[in-house]
Amino acid sequence: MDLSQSKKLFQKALSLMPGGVNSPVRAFRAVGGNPLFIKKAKGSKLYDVDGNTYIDYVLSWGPMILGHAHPKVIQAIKVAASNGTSYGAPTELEIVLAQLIKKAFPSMEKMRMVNSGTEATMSAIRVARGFTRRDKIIKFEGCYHGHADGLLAKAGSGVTTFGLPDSPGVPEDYAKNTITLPFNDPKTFKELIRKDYKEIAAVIVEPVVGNIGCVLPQQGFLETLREETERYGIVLIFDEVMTGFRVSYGGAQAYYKIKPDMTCLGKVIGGGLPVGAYGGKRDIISMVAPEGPVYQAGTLSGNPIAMAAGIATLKELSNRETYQRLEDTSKMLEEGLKEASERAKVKTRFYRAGTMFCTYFTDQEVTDYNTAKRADTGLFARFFKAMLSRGVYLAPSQFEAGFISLAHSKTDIHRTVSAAYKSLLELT
Ligand code: KE4
Repeated sequence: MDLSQSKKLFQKALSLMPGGVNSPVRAFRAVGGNPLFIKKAKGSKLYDVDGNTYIDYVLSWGPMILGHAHPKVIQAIKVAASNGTSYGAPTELEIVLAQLIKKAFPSMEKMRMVNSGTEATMSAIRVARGFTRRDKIIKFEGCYHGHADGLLAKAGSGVTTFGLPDSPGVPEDYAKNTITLPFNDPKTFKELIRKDYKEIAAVIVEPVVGNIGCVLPQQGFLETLREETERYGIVLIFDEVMTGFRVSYGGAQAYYKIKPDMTCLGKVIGGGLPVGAYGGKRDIISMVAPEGPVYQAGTLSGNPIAMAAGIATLKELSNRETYQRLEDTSKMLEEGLKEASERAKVKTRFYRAGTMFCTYFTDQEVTDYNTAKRADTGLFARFFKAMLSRGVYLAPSQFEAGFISLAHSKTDIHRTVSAAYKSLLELT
């Protein structure tokens, strides 16, 4: 496989950007080799600058649930762009997207658009602190909520991928207000809450942890978070930046039937353009300026082109059979990959929630950060490269979720499963 153009471009990029990338997980550091430079994408396929084609399971780390360059999304972007790119003033598009989000997430009684998932979670926490007048927050090991200072404690995603203890540059003063607990451990959670509830403003959680692969909540865990936070007037924030519109149209909160006080969204709601959103109970969100005293702002928040892409995406997703089609494709991939592992006699554990999934190279159940970290990252790296050489583009880290789109065909799944079997055989 010729990768010479990517290699050349990567050398140039390295002289201009740290690690040659604009986001660490793209650098292939965890799997070795050089990142591919992408020329274009269409449907379920990526095309690199050397003319190689790949079936894409990264989908821009989640947003491209319709598949790349969906005609309706591209058309919406073209129309919006022809009217100008940004006004710094309200538009009807923001109302339309907010209505679509609220219909899917009724717990988001009011919301604010921002430009990324990080901005959404950072802002939601500030509002929760303003609302409760308390300082501490609880997050869970392995959960990644973006790179805001107070949230980089024992985070997932690149922080786990690169085994960074916690990021330098975050003052002890910030970190001390962040309590990190084990995911799927209701007992520890209850003990901590009952001891410190007077100081705790919010609990923030990925209801399905996509930033250490794909870790599902065990029966009763999310319910415990909801009951205990309700009891002590603590704001429960569901970070659904990844699970939103992926685990189901109404996200994990609809799937697991838990109503958080606030929700953070990103990725899918921008259709590939920079959009995040945070929202929730009216009395909490009314704390946000200019209605309330908690300040949060953004030059390009609610950008008309980004809104148009998000609207086109959510409208397409709201079609009736959409989620049955996504479930059928996802199930087909799950069954195929599990069967390939059995036939190749390679021990793996596969987990899926809707259209997000992860294959762990371990023979142990994965229920939290510590059990996820037992996975054999060396074996994963070899599997990743073997799949890439067979035209299948997985997330370049054992600790990232894979994603499926409406554009993934039965042929794509068959080719992926066949490539997986051959790649797994190479490992034994
Ligand atoms: P952004 O700031 O990257 O838009 O969103 C941060 C974020 C917040 N919450 C959750 C649950 C997330 O998964 C993310 C971002 N996810 C990573 C991938 N695991 C984005 C990829 C990257 O960092 O390049």
